[in-house]
Amino acid sequence: MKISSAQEGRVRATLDNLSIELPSWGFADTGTRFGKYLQPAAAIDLNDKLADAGQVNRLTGCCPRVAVHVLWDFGEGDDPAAVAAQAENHGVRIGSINPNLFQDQEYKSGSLCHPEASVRERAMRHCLDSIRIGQATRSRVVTLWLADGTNYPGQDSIRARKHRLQECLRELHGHLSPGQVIFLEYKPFEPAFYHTDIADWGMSLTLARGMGEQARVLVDTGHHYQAQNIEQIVAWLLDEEILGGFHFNDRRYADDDLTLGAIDPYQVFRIFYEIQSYAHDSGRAPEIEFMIDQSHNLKPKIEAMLQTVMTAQELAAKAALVDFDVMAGLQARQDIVEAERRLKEAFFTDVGDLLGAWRTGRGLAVDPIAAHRESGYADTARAERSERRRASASRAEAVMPEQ
Ligand code: RM4
Ligand code: MN
Ligand code: MN
Repeated sequence: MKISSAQEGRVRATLDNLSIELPSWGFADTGTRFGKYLQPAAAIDLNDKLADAGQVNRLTGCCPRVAVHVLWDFGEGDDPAAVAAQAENHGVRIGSINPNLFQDQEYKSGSLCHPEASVRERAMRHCLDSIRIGQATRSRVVTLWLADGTNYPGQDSIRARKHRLQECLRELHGHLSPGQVIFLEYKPFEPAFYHTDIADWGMSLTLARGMGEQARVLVDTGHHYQAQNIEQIVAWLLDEEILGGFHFNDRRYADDDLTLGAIDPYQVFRIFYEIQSYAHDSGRAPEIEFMIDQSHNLKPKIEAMLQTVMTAQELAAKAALVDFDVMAGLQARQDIVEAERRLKEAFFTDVGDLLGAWRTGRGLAVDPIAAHRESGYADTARAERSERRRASASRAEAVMPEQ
């Protein structure tokens, strides 16, 4: 397809407005429930994660924020304002705050849905701390994902758990500052295997509505059953003005956290198509956060992140090729074949030159992955972090001499 200047303009505007948040946890060693494959260049601490995110932002020019996972990134007594300053040193800011309500032993039967008030209170304290961290780091979003659920029929009352959750969520909402928003993430199963307390978008939507004006739904692309039409969910949430944002990743089976578009790039294209269609019809771009939520067990972390960012840009650019006025005409005439052809045509158009030109215009390398490989960043990180790991292992040995 020959790209017109109107299309070029739309692609440029789309890229200018696409900002993607990086997850701190995507730079550290993470694994599966069977084990971890360690990478010598993987981030050890929050400073490393922020430095790696800074590298991705420098190379792509579109990732100014880093999501943090409270328990994994903040130690007891850490000063959030100092962390925010540390992020700035690396050219990034603190993005969404992710409370951790699944790791402590107390959460075996749930957190905000737990039958015991004392456990719910503990979970609430952690959420309130997270809201405060958000305020101190001047971050806008608190994202809530609950591992709550049951493994066996009859284990607990599904309705009683819903009521406990609604009560906690309403209280949390009252603690948000005016600029803050809270996102409710859903997931059909895992770690719970019989029922999950927030299992789908309808439950997130109901809970968010019950909380108040500052609650939104978070769509993690990996958190659906195989046959589910994710772009339809996105279209509905946009129309209901309650879509908070995304956790981007891809999967072949369950919540695999693979790099975006690795398995089904056309699905990501269709999601961007729905977003841009909404922006066209309503005359304004929705205020949604594009966040990555991936776990890089095998790929080098920074390269995996770059790949996802570049894929998101490419697929958003392809969706911007679609002319929504033409689509409206085709739909009015019920020309199904031509309407679908327009989408396919956009999807299969090579936007590499447009992306390259956009990057060059911003002083960026045309290929951020190649630029990263040439930069030597990974070699330096590998050497320096390996040394730090050795030093901390020998310090630990000195404290605990072998028996
Ligand atoms: C969950 C969910 C959350 C993430 C945790 C670690 O499956 O996707 O967003 O914070 O994993
Ligand atoms: Mn997620
Ligand atoms: Mn997940």
